[in-house]
Amino acid sequence: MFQPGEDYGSGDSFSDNNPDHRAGYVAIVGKPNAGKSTLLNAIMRQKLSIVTSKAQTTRHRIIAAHSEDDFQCIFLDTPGVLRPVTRPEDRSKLDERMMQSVKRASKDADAMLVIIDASDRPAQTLTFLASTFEDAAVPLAVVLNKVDLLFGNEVEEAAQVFRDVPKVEAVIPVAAATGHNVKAVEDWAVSHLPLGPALYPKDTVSEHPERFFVGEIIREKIFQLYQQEVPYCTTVQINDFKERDMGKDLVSATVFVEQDSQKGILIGRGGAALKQLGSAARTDIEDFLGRPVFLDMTVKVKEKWRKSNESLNEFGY
Ligand SMILES: Nc1nc2c(ncn2[C@@H]2O[C@H](COP(=O)(O)OP(=O)(O)OP(=O)(O)O)[C@@H](O)[C@H]2O)c(=O)[nH]1
Ligand SMILES: [Mg+2]
Repeated sequence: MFQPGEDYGSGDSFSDNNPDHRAGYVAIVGKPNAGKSTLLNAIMRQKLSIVTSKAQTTRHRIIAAHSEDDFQCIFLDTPGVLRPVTRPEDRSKLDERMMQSVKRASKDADAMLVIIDASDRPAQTLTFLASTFEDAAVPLAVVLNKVDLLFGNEVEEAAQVFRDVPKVEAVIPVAAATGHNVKAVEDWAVSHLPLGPALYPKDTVSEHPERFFVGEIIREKIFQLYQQEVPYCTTVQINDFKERDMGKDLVSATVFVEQDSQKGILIGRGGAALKQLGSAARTDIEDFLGRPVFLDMTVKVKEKWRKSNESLNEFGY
């Protein structure tokens, strides 16, 4: 993992002298739960973006650089596109910020991948994403995901719906969860990058620091272990992240919820639920970091944090 710092601009790892080198940004957008983060992880061949069966798992724009000798493709995974609302009060400030991050990613990108859940009704999905297609100002491919759930000529029928959309350059059927045809997506993306030197050192995987991913892993476990509104009212702050030469690394995290009742659910009877959460999170954090950690977690209430600009800033949204 790479944190921006003194390594920036340090010479040959940028492969400046290859005139055929390509580098740029590719935004991954689509409805919630379409499989955007699963696709990113499949391309990166490592788990960077959290994945759950619940919609609206991803809340930030996740940056991941996929580099080979002759290209650097920087993917931007984004939160799911939400249905437009007529009254702004129908959307939380957190939702607004998530939608801003989708817009920013689309604006910054050299090409765009629109991920569609092939098992979702194609005509309705097309209507839902109408403005995503209309507003696209860069080359765009539709990635028809979850084709493993379709039968017979259903894939071809769904593909045809999107092939007819103006601005759609290609429709690529994939199953991101199994890796099926993911290479075709990668090839399309790389072929649409502008010529130019790498934008990050070639060994950089992401701009986010390790502690960001650690917070995301805890959030993923909360999405997996708790039901209904609880995951959506939760955010995670990493207070301390210390590498220690002697003994395990220390990760100290606070889980914020909006109400006392949610705090009770997170902790559970006699602390059992929090213990289960801690143990599931620690296992994945250790896998991610490749070293043992001591995870210290506390739960606090921050009323209406999703509606407060100040709290959203504090929590990094
Ligand atoms: N059957 C099947 N399921 C998949 C496939 N790709 C993703 N999924 C599942 O779809 C669900 C959503 O995946 P995510 O990658 O979290 O989707 P997302 O688009 O990032 O969702 P948000 O971040 O909530 O917008 C998870 O349960 C995945 O395991 C696939 O190719 N086939
Ligand atoms: Mg996601």
